[in-house]
Amino acid sequence: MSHPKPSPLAKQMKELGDKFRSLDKDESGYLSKQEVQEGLKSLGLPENSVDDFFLQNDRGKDDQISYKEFVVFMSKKK
Ligand SMILES: [Ca+2]
Repeated sequence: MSHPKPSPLAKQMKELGDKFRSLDKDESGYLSKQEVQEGLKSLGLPENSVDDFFLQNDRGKDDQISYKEFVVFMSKKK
């Protein structure tokens, strides 16, 4: 089976990866509160929701958002 275009899921995953990398300014592989704050702004969400964001999405409670946590957040969004 050949797909001339990437599947919608593959495309979505690539966009998520691109988005994550664009937010991860220092390329640490994690999003700090400051990086998330910038990201919320670019998503059109209120910047003051950054604390809520960490409460809901920082599952490791390490004050960093991993790519996995980011993907979970984006897939819940919509
Ligand atoms: Ca980072």
